[in-house]
Amino acid sequence: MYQHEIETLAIEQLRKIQNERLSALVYRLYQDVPFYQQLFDKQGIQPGDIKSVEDLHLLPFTKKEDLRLNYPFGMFAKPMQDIRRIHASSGTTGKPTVVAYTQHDLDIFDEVVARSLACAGAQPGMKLHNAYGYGLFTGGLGMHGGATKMGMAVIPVSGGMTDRQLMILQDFKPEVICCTPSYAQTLSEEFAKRGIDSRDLALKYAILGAEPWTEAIRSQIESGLKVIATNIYGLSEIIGPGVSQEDFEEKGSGSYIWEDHFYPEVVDKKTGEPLPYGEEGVLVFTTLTKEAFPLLRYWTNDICSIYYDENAKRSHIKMSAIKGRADDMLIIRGVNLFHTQVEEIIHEFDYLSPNYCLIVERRGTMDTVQVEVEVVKGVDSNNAVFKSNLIQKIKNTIGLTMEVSLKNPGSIPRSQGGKLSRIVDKRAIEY
Ligand code: DLL
Repeated sequence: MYQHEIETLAIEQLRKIQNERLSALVYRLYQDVPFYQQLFDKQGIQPGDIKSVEDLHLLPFTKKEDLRLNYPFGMFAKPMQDIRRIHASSGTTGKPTVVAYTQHDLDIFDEVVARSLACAGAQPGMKLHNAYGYGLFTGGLGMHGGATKMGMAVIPVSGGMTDRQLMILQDFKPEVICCTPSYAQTLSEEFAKRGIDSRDLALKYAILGAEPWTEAIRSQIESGLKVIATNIYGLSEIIGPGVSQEDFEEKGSGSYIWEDHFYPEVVDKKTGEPLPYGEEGVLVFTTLTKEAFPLLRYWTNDICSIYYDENAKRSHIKMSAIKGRADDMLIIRGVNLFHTQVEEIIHEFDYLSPNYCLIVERRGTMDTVQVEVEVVKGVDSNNAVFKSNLIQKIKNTIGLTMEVSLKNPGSIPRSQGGKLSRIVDKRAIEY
């Protein structure tokens, strides 16, 4: 463990730290950020009313729209002379979300990423092939800082230029790689295509995130690259990568949220009411330690559940894998659908590969979903039984009849390094 004491702290002690940090934060926000001062005044709340994390429900959520209205620097809680870095994440529409860090914030960023790397299996002295994009995106520089801090040799490859990535993986022999899961799929396939055996690489661990992924993709990447693949989660508004991380020996049981820095809640998507542990809803975060860009009850729009795992190595709360973003949820003929649900079903058929895409169209008054999915090498994509098996399974599990089109290997677009979208919603284009 990178910070054994804090990572295994008893819950009551964690709560005490969280409460102290939160109380101090609300006073600072009231004083330094006009948005929060107005929000408190409007609600008739004094900073002194928020004494513990249990009082958070008194406050409304901070949403992306609030950041947009205060674009670009209106939410900063520190003057520009204290800011050392600015990142931005581009949304689907309009201006990007702008976030800032003081030196203290960058130190915290390094700390939580270093913790995450160790949790994923990485050790000082190993080399990290960092294929997250460098630039305004927090992935590249975020992982870079944490890896440097924990004593790794960072290879700052950034995204794209797959040929060069393959060469570096073979020649520099990094033990750890971090990139999006869809790009890890691309790399694994390229090695196979070129007849390069992954056993000739030195890779041991892959740290994958920035987009939703499932066990289906984990199996493909682990067998393709001969690695242990774990999930890293984060968002620019809260810090970047390293808000939560899955342990390499506890795969599949969820990711630890570093709750001494980020306090999580899961709330009902419609009512905003906090939900009990284990129930699925929208993930909401309060940053407890950040200086330049602190947020109270930030509505991430990501859907998951949070819960304590009694059998885990660490005491911090865990979150399930993200099912999707609330705004990515498709509603098809009244049924709520995330693309990851289809991905899980595809995984059950060994003749299908997790390279797929969902095409949504409106025909007349009916919304239709077409699943395009590649068969694995050596399987006939015209096999009618294979096709109808998938249609049936989707119908029985999700309750929707979808059209299925089996494709030959390599025919569905691959990730070039950035975030990959698995949904083509033609309705959005037609309206
Ligand atoms: O994606 C930070 C990051 C970089 C995380 C590298 C992990 C690795 P943004 O560009 O602000 O920041 O996008 C944040 O990406 O709200 C989720 O919807 C999604 N996301 C991030 N990690 C995961 C994950 C970075 N492990 C948005 N699983 C978040 C599912 C993820 N979705």
